[in-house]
Amino acid sequence: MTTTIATTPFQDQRPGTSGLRKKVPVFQQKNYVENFVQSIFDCLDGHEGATLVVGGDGRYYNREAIQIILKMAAANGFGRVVVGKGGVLSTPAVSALIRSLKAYGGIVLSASHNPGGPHGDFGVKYNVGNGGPAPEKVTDAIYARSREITQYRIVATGDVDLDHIGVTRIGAMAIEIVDSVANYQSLMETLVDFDRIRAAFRAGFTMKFDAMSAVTGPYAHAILERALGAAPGTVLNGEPLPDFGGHHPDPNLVHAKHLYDLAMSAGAPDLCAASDGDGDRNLIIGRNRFVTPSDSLAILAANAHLAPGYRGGVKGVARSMPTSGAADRVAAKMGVALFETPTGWKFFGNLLDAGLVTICGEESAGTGSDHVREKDGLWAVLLWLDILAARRQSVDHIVREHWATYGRNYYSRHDYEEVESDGANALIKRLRDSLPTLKGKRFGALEVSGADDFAYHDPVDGSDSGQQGVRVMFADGSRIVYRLSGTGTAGATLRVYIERYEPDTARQDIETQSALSDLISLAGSLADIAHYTGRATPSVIT
Ligand code: VG1
Ligand code: CO
Repeated sequence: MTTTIATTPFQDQRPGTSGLRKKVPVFQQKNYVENFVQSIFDCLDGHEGATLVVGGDGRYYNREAIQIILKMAAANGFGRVVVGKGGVLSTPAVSALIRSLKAYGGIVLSASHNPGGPHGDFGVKYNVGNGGPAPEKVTDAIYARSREITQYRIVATGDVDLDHIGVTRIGAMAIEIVDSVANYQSLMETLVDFDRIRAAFRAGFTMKFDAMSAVTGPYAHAILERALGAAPGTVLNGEPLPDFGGHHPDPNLVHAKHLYDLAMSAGAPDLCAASDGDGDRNLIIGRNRFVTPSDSLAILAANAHLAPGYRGGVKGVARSMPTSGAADRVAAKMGVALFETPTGWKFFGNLLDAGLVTICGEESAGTGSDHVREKDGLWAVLLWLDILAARRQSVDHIVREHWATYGRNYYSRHDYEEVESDGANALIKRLRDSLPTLKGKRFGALEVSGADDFAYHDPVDGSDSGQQGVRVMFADGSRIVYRLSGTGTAGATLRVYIERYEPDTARQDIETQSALSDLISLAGSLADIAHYTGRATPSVIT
């Protein structure tokens, strides 16, 4: 029986870079999930009888949120909800399911790489019918609605069994519990050459894939070990845990340091890889060679044609603004367009839908293609595997050859996490105010050739997004970018992105932080980071 329940709005339900993310206790407040979900549904049109896909990364509160969503979807007229078994679906698997079922949309429950557990983070994100995160005009409308909502609709009924594959109902609405992996796996089989990768494993290729006790465990077991024949034990931490074993499921050099150490050790596997909480990020480290995400994007774009799914070539490449320019050089050489978008996958959707780009990526360990509308961690690993199998060369060889051909973009991101919001905002404001005076200034050998606050004009729908990050560009092609994170749940996180281009092959194997040292110290003084954040050093360097 559908009931309408009176509620009062929360003022803090503004979706960030990737959905609404808050601490679990915030989501546990009475009506908090209900208000946000009703705000989503209130912004939809023509969803009566339609299909919704729902799944999450299995973190703490996943099941509770799904029960609420199911009962509310029934009360709001959906005809069918498709849910991953146990409520678990990786973010790219949700995207794939929405697309293959031609569903109306989907809801992803995740706070990605942020820690989980009762005091960790939780998140809710709405995806539209193309399988990708709702664009800004939709998230803005949801936020506006959340600030004036007065009631929500829900069916008063018992909890739904999420753990058995099959169909149940709430009133007229069907609930289909599906295998979390099958649809995603069959999509992967169309993109990379499973036989070739299988042959490589048979011939002795070795790898470790760390699922970080997060969502990709079941996917990696099924695809890498069972379908592709990688040795049992290839997948580490393959069981999804509600608190990710107490770790940050963030596949970077800090939180996956053990994997880096393994890759640098004697007897390292040929490939070490990992993905994040919700399975959309990836980490790639070859024996003795860490691949920065920006380089990985460029290398995948340059080699994608080797894999069956991309045999026809790459139509165009897109990267987020702070991502290094390595992919630009590949696009230029291939004679295809390169698009520079604001941070966040939602900006790639239109370009992919319009057929303008095939491969997209971000410096934050996200790469993807037009097969879904999210970044896709395991896909990136599989494409790397297929390229390695096709080229029969090591990761290190492929990376060095890439640099020799295109030059190397030295790149690093420095994060100042959970600093005080007021200071962080003041830092950005002062930088913005100083923009007009920066051009032409010299700092040692570095001359500022331009400075702005990045603004994006979407070439497909004509929408504009301003204030997407302060860029300071130098005459030699180097760059410093400053922006505040839109995914954090406590205080503010300042991200500083530093890049320098090196065409000289003899100077392409310098340790990254040393190669960037002049720019790093300039980044600090230009923005007076220590003063505004109270921090002498970044908390995370990637
Ligand atoms: C971060 C990354 C961004 C990514 C976003 C979501 O956003 O910088 O590139 O798209 O996380 O990724 P921000 O606003 O904190 O810089 V995930 O894997 O957290 O869904
Ligand atoms: Co993620």
